[in-house]
Amino acid sequence: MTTVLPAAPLVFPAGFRWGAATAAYQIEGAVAVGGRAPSIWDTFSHTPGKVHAGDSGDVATDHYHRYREDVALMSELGLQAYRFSLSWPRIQPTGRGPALEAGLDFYRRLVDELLTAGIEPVATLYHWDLPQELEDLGGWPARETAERFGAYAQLAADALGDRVKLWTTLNEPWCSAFLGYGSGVHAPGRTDPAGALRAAHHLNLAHGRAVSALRAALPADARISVTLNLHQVRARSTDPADLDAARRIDAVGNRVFTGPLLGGGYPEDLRADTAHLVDWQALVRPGDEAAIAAPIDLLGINYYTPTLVSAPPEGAHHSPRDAARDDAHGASDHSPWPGSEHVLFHRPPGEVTAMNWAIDPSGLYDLITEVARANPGLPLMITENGAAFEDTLTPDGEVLDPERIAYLHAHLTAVHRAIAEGADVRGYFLWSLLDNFEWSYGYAKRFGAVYVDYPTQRRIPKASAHWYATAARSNAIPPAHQPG
Ligand code: PNW
Repeated sequence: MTTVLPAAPLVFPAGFRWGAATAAYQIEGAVAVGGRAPSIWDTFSHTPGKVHAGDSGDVATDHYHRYREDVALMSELGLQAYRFSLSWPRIQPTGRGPALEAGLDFYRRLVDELLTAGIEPVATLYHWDLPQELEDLGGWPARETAERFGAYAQLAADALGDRVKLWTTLNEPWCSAFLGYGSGVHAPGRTDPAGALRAAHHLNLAHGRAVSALRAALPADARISVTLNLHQVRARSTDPADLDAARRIDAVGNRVFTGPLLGGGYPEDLRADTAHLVDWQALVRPGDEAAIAAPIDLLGINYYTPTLVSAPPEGAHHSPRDAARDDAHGASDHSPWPGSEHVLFHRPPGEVTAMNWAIDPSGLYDLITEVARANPGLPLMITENGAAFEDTLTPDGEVLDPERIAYLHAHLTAVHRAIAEGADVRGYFLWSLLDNFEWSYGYAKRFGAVYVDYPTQRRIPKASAHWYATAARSNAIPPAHQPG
């Protein structure tokens, strides 16, 4: 017989890391400081019609100048780790040649500030800001970009390897490849299904090159990871056609990366689904899959919402555009799913965030559980999870965001359950530390635990930030409704 006990506090394993994440172009600003050259996101955001309200990262949250204040904020929030990205064009403006010391110095100062505060730096080499000059030479659809990335990784490791112990090569290569070169809602805004697949392979290869460069340059205690936005794909019914739609989206959404990155190579069904677009034999050269499979120490997972799909009704004609897809990827007439353009996307049931993304923590639980089962011995880290809501300042100058607290509570509970059942999850990074430049949505969507009043750049921790601080300090999930 079991006794019913009052709900035990959900305590995490000792050493579990509580962090927050950001990305260079979304927060730094200072785009023309210290010799930095434009990235594809500078070009894209300054192209009329590409970003909501004509917003750009020119100033963003001015983190380049306010990083000390922002690290102090992290301390106040009890964060134990901070995930940020290095701006490639700040370090290597053209994507080639020697490193700019001014750029490296910014990251040295930032990392030193973090270490002084006792916050572990987690550096991502690439969060979407490709040097424009490399795009002009072909961008990610060109193989040469992968080789350039390996050289850039080497420069970064040489300069920061003495103080950064945890490295991530790429953030969400799916977005870089399929939103950047497929649907075109992200920079560089190209709409070329074959180019998107080529980009995916060259991002994988870039990862492999970077892992080798990092391994050679970093001390033995450094750890190397990659972060994927794995799609928790669900079929709308058990109809074989719907299940096949889910298989296709899993292939071009997940397995195109996890296959080669985790040593299994490109899946046969993916190659078959896309054979009319790319010649895989020519694209993937001998040795590529082995290079991409260079062992990693940790896999980063970003999760926001599940993906619900079905096959189109028999005989129907469909454009790749539909409501649910517009919600998830920004408006585009082009598909980010090369070879599976006919699959229909549906908004899963339930409440939504300001992004119109369904709130479903079971997706995070299922995702962790599946990845953990498929990859025994590979530690996982939730490198992004969070939500945008319509945050406003009260007359007292506070931001009350109970919806975000509920979102975090539910998703952390899902992580806790997966760990309790055996998944090896080492940490959780809230997206995002600050409200910031939300890509094609500009400043209209606020993901921060800390509110940013853009005209004054004042930082105001939201109620969720205080709630998260309690979680971080106690290594446990506080109740969603705190008394008081
Ligand atoms: C991630 N999708 O972006 C990024 O890593 C962050 O920079 C971003 O701010 C955050 O999530 C919130 O959007 C994504 O369409 C953008 O599937 C789009 C998609 C997924 C992730």
